[in-house]
Amino acid sequence: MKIKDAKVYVTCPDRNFVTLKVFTDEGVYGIGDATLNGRELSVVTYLEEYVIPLIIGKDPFQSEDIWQYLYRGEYWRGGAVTMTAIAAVDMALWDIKGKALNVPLYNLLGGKSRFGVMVYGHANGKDMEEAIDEVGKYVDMGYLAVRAQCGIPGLPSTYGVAKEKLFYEPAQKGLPQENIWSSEKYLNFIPILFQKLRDTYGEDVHLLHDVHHRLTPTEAARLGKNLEPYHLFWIEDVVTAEPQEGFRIIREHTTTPLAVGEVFHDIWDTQVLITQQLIDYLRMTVLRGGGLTQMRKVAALAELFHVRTGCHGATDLSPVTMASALHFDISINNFGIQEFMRHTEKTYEVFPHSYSFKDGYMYPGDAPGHGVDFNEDLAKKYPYERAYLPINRKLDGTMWNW
Ligand code: GCO
Ligand code: MG
Repeated sequence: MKIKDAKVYVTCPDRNFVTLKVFTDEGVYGIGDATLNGRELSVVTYLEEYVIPLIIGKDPFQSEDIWQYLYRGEYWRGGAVTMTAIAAVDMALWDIKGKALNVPLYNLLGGKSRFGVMVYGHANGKDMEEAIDEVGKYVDMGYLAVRAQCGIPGLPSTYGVAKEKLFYEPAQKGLPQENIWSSEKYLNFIPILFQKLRDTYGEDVHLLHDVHHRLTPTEAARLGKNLEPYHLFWIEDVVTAEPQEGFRIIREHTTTPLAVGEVFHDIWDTQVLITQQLIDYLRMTVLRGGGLTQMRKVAALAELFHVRTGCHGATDLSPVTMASALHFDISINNFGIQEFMRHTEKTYEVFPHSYSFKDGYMYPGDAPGHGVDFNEDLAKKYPYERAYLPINRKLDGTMWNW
């Protein structure tokens, strides 16, 4: 079997997605996600101009060699654009293999290690009362794990609070929106939210929270300590992972589990964190993490050091990434949890898929490959619209991490 051609599609069914379709001389095709939120067209050019000419004529079963060709074969290796493009190719190749062999992808990855994939949903509210109610709605929908985010008293807006509750979408048309941040206000408020959540919903539901890279290690240590009585499943991205050793400061002060890595691209971004056991969960997913080829190596390294996975599953990762992640999640031993942000109906129509949610778990389905298709005709109806993620400033105007 040979790769005959590949095409890139950009579509905006409620948000932008970049999709790669790889065609073979035997009629089987594979689909990969190449979406880099807020910088989508850079990956389109990278794929069309530099990657597609390199893969035509290659055997799609040789996914390891093709991965190395695109990674090592590029002198300026790594970075978000390159790794997103490599991941898209890799997803498409694994999809082709599954379809050609007529097996669901998980059966090429070692088979099922569990019956389903536990996921967490996103509850959020503009204030405490609304956030508490929203967590209850997720519990009622059957979720076993819920991430809670809340507006902070004294701040006009913050990360994670959605207008449309089921579909959080931070990227917006026009120039980037500006959020205002205060670590002091945030740190004083969040423990009270989780105390109320435990008082209201008891001990059984797993609770999670995302700090979105906004604290210093000392502040993060204080947050972790103050949240210990409410035993969260994890706190996510409490600080940026540069330097990775910064996590040691947090680690030495708190037993609240730590998750990080949705912005990592490379196994080297995880090396210190994993091998020095500075985190509990790794948030890289198949798209940012260079495809299944690299993610499997990352998971194998993590398994040796008691680190489990917690793949990023926001709406800016298309259903193709979601499906690929579910096959990965169900097959590895050191799976932790999977994030599940629902896509809108329009998105689901453009990406017909075989995965499903029931009673807190997701299932990748048994269709050959990853089980997601791409409706090109429908996609054409939704042309690309430039959108940016917000930016963040401190109360005095200093630029900060969003
Ligand atoms: C998460 C993430 C997202 C990101 C988004 C950026 O935990 O799901 O932090 O909400 O902000 O993926 O593109
Ligand atoms: Mg996050």
